[in-house]
Amino acid sequence: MSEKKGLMTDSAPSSSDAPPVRRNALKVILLGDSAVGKSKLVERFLMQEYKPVQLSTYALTLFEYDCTRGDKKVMVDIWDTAGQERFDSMHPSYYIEAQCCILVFDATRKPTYKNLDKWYAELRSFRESIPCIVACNKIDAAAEDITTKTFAFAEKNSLPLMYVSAATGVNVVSLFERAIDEAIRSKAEAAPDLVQDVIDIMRELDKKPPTATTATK
Ligand SMILES: Nc1nc2c(ncn2[C@@H]2O[C@H](COP(=O)(O)OP(=O)(O)OP(=O)(O)O)[C@@H](O)[C@H]2O)c(=O)[nH]1
Ligand SMILES: [Mg+2]
Repeated sequence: MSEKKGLMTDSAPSSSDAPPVRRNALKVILLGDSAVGKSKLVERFLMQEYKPVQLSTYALTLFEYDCTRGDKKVMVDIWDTAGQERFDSMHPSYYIEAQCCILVFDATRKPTYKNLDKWYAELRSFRESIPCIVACNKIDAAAEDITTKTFAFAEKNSLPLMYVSAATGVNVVSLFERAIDEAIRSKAEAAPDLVQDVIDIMRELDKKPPTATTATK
């Protein structure tokens, strides 16, 4: 289904250095603590590979991924960045125009699960209603069969939860394919809203009495 995969830009997450957004491309972002496996998941999805050693992502990386849905070409930009230890919070440009979020925690480190609340709150402060998928990563390394556990965070926020492993590759393609489908849906739903917003603004302007532009004698 995919046509093109590749790393596009690698730059620091400041507004001036932010990678260019491809017009009409879907934007999928990854969020979560440092070392939960965000970069490894993208690597597994795009390159079908996994090398155990990884330096922490110190900068923002944007991957371009093109695929098809039916007879339509779909461009997807997948955004990956470093975790909370590096930056207190993400630069707003990370969230702008995002249509889906993959929220990752590490099945072997409880604090990364606890921090989902913080990441989710930040996501919602910028993107009120975009779809968000929770990914429980590193299930290969979890002490027990973690896939039999339910997680209150996902239930509380009515979010889908997927058990994945960047190391073995289990469920990784399904995770990203689902995120892309959700992003397509989210973008389609957002478009009519935008048109409606413009119509509402124009109606409001029509209602307002005209302001005097000529001086009276
Ligand atoms: N066992 C196991 N280890 C994993 C898995 N995914 C990632 N790792 C390891 O976890 C470490 C961190 O992975 P990264 O992908 O760099 O994590 P990150 O979330 O991108 O981290 P930052 O860039 O610092 O935000 C690496 O040593 C990976 O090899 C997995 O599914 N299973
Ligand atoms: Mg990383």
